[in-house]
Amino acid sequence: MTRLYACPGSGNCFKPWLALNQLGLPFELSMVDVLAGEQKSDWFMKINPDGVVPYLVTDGGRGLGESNAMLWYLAENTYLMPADNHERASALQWMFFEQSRLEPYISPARFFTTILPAEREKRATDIAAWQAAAKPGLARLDTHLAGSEFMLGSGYSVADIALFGYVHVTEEAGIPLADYPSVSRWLADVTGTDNFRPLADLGSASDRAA
Ligand SMILES: N[C@@H](CCC(=O)N[C@@H](CS)C(=O)NCC(=O)O)C(=O)O
Repeated sequence: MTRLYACPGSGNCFKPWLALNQLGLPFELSMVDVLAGEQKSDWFMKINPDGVVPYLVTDGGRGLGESNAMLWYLAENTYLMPADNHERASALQWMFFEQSRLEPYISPARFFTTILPAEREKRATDIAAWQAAAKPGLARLDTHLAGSEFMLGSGYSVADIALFGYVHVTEEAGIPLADYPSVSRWLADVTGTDNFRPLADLGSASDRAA
């Protein structure tokens, strides 16, 4: 059985978890307590020597790191993977964009603003720098989405899940989404896709019981 190692509240963990849910694939979920440092524990380092979540162990027992690589693996031969060669390359383009232009800034700004607010004041200068660094990427995304319902012209895909992971928690990073109307419209459209589940469900009691 496929097993996803994840922690609650993480945009990166959300991505493979949402794909597994939307595709209706059977999987087991193991929660790792990142705030307590469990991702660096002996037991977990034996599973993922990089010491981070998410981590996916396929039903053949092979491991896979990096949320967007997991998305690619899960989406293969499903409606989430575009059929056209150029569309597939465009999906990758946006997935690299997410990891280089958005996630490295939205994620830490959100972490020290919302997840660990006790550190907010001490990290105020860093938070402001991360917020400023995220804005050109969000503006680029907004321009793109002004002319396209989803990330790719062919419709909802693996690229939307990759981008949604952190973009949908942008306000928790202290960046108002009102400045990005097309991004806001797209976020609502993604939440309306088949079998969508919110981040708050990841690792919840009902999730693990499901
Ligand atoms: N680029 C990786 C990032 C993975 C990552 O940084 N995961 C965080 C949680 S979102 C983590 O495990 N942090 C704990 C640590 O770095 O020790 C991905 O997309 O999967």
